[in-house]
Amino acid sequence: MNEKFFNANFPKSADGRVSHIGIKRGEIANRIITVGDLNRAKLFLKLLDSDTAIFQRQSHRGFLTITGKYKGVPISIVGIGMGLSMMDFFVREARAIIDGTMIIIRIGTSGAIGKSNPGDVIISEGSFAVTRNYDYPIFENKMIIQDYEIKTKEQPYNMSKVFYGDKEICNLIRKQLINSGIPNSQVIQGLNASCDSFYSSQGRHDENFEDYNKGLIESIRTKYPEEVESLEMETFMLYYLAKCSTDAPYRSQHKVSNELKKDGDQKIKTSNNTLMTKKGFNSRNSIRAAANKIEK
Ligand code: R1P
Repeated sequence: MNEKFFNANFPKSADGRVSHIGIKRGEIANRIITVGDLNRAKLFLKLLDSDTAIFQRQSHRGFLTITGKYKGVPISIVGIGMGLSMMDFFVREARAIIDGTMIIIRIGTSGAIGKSNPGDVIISEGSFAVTRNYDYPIFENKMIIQDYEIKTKEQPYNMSKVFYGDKEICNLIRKQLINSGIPNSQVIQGLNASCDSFYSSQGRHDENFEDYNKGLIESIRTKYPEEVESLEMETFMLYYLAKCSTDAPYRSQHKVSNELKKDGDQKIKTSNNTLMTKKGFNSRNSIRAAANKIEK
């Protein structure tokens, strides 16, 4: 498929398809379950309402989007593969083609370094990034490395501060898990570390590379004592972008309306605090809201 994409800043095709996840407005719901493994996405497909048409599309970059309904509520399952950048592609491009609040829940596997046992369910209340410090001297002799660490205080891995998921949704997930029959003792809540490698920054030993990660797991536990439960590769980016999100569509709507005030344009305020001008709608959301209440 040699579809052409326009706008180097945020590439979209002529019919509004975003470049990497390969879908357009209307093909993805506001409620999203995201997974890494595409076969896991297909497992969720089987749970969707059978009386509703299901949209499915896999992009040329390996993102799989499945949209249907669950108990009558529109929902999407998006398989994104692995890593922080794949989560970044997914969240940003989905945000660009969805109106209103998005609720995203990631369901994936992870390494466990806390009190959980294999098979337990870990709910990541917060997540921090563990990334390789690419300035760290490789293969230098011990003296140089010691000198570097004393001078710069830098270590072979950087660990970010913690960004938190939506508390209400985390508690709701816990409640649902317990109600589904999973013993309370097997639902663990704690912090998650999202790492920029499955190997080096998760403390795995690889004889073919110098990774300086012998004490890494201990240093993770030292930084966040008693709280770190899981190691994986995506959750941090999801929580981080939720924190960075600017509500641009809503803000631009109000910005536009402020500009309109200067033009003396007649404003029509709708019940959802959304503005449209006598010339038409200044934002996609207003179409729905405009049906509710109009005052001059
Ligand atoms: C590594 O094996 C992969 O598994 C975990 C990690 O985050 C990484 O993506 O997630 P998934 O089970 O969602 O793939």
